[in-house]
Amino acid sequence: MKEVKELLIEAKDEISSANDMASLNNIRIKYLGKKGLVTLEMKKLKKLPQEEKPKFGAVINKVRNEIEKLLNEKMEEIRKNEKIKKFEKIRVDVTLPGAKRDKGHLHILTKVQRELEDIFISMGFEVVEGPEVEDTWHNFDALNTPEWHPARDAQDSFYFDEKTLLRTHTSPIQIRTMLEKKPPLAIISPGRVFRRDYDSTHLPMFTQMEGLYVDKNVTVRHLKYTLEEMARRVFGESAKVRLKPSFFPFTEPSYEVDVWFQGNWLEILGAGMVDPNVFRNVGYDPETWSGFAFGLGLERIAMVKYGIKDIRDFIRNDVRFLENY
Ligand code: FA5
Repeated sequence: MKEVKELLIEAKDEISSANDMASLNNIRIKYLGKKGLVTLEMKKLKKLPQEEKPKFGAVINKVRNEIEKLLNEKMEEIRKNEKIKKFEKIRVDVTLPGAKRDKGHLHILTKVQRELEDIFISMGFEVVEGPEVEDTWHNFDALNTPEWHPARDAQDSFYFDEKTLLRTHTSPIQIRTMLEKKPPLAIISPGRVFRRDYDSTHLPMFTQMEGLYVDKNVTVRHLKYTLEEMARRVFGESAKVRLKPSFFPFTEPSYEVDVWFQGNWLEILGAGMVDPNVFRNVGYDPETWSGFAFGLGLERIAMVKYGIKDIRDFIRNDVRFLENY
C-alpha cells in the first residue's frame, strides 16, 4: 500500500517537470503501460488474500486514475503552450508602420483644363468633345481654309491618307457643333491636337480648348469681356487682356490674344468673329447670326500661370516636375 502511494508521488513529480509530449508519453508507459509500475501492482492484486483485495484494489485504482488525470491535464497544458508558441512565431505587429506608397494626384494639365471648364461652365458654356482623327473637310474646308493654305501642308500635319489626318486644332468642333445644333449656342471643347512642331514652346501633341458662341448681335466686346473674365479668374484680378490683329481663315476680324501677367505680355490664344463663310458652310444665315470663337493652348496657360519654361516638361513625366504642381 505504501509503495503504491509512493508511486503516485513519484509520478506527480515526473509529470510536473515534464515539458513535452514525448516525455509525457514515456511517463505514461512507465506507470500505466502493459509492464508499467502501476500495472504490475494490479497484477499483484490476484495473489493477495481475498479480504485484502477490495481495499488494495481501491487504492490502486485511485492511484491509476489520479496519474491518468495528471497526465491528461499536463498534456492539455503542453498543447496549449505549443499553440501559443506557434502563434508567437507568426504574430504580426499591427502597430509597425506599413510600406509607404506615394499617393498620386492629377496632372497639372488636367487641373488647368478642369479649372477652365469650371470658369466657362459658370458663364453658360457647355462642354462638348470630338474625334482626334478628322477629315480634311471638318478640319480645313468647312473652316474656310483653302487648299493652298500652309496649315494643310503635309509638312505641318499628320496625315493617314489624303483626306484623313490627326486634327491640327479643335476648331473642327465648331463645324460639328453647328451642324448638329440650332443657334443660339455656347460651347467649349477641350482636347488633344497634333502638329509637326517640336521645341521648347511647341509640342507635336498638345491640348487646345475651343470656344464658340453664336447668337444675334454678338460683337468683339462680348469676345473681349469673356476672355478678360477668364483671365481674371485664372491669373487674378490684375490680369489684363490685349487683342492684336491677326489672321485665321475662319474668323474675321481675327486676333492673337495676350495676357498681362507678372510684368509680361504673353500670347495664349487665337480668336475672332466667326467668318460669314463658315456660317454658310453649316447652313446658318450670316445675316441673322453672329458669333465669336477662340482656341487657347492649355499648356501655354499652365506655363504662364506656373512659370514653366519648357513645354516638353509636360510630357517628360519626370516625377520631380509632376510633384511640383
Ligand atoms: C489655332 O489653332 C486656331 N484654331 C485658334 C482659333 C480658334 C482662332 C477659333 C480663331 C477662332 P493657333 O495655331 O494660333 O490657332 O493655336 C492656338 C494656340 O495653341 C496658340 O496660341 C498656342 O497657345 C497653342 N499652340 C499652337 N501650337 C502649339 C504647339 N505646337 N504646342 C503647344 N501649343 C501650341
